[in-house]
Amino acid sequence: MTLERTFVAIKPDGVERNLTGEIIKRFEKRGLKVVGLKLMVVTPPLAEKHYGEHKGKAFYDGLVKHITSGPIVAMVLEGKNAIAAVGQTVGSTNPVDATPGTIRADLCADIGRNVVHRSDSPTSAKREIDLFFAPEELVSNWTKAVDRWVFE
Ligand code: 3AN
Repeated sequence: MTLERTFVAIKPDGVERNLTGEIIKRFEKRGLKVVGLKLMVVTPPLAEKHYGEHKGKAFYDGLVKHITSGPIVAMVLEGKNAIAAVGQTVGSTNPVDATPGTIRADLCADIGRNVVHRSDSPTSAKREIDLFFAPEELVSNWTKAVDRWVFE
């Protein structure tokens, strides 16, 4: 089975609103495996690297200001088709367009406070995992007993 890894960050609004457990629970219950997890503060240089593709857009300054405004919870999730599964569980960028049942539809209401970031492609997943985690911070070659009940 080919496993994918993807990056998720619970942004400062999610951490401040005590949604950390609720958000991790949704990924865990789906069967995705948490292989990296930490509470951290994003520095302005890291934020600028992370959001480089949005530089020049009207919302860029607010984005960098917000992600650096308090602690985030960064994580790496692993599973079959993890990037698509996480994207579906997170929901559309604008919470008012997100499908009920997704994190963004259920837990937030404004695009500038959409509680989580997630990688949107294999290329950005690799880039973002490398940006936020050192290799030794990730647990590799870990088979959970439940894995075979989640993925065929
Ligand atoms: P996603 O987080 O769904 O991958 P991106 O990467 O396109 O979305 O955008 C990064 C972040 O920028 C979003 N999570 C959102 O907070 C913010 N953002 C994106 N588009 C807008 C917009 N039109 N107005 C305000 N903020 C935006």
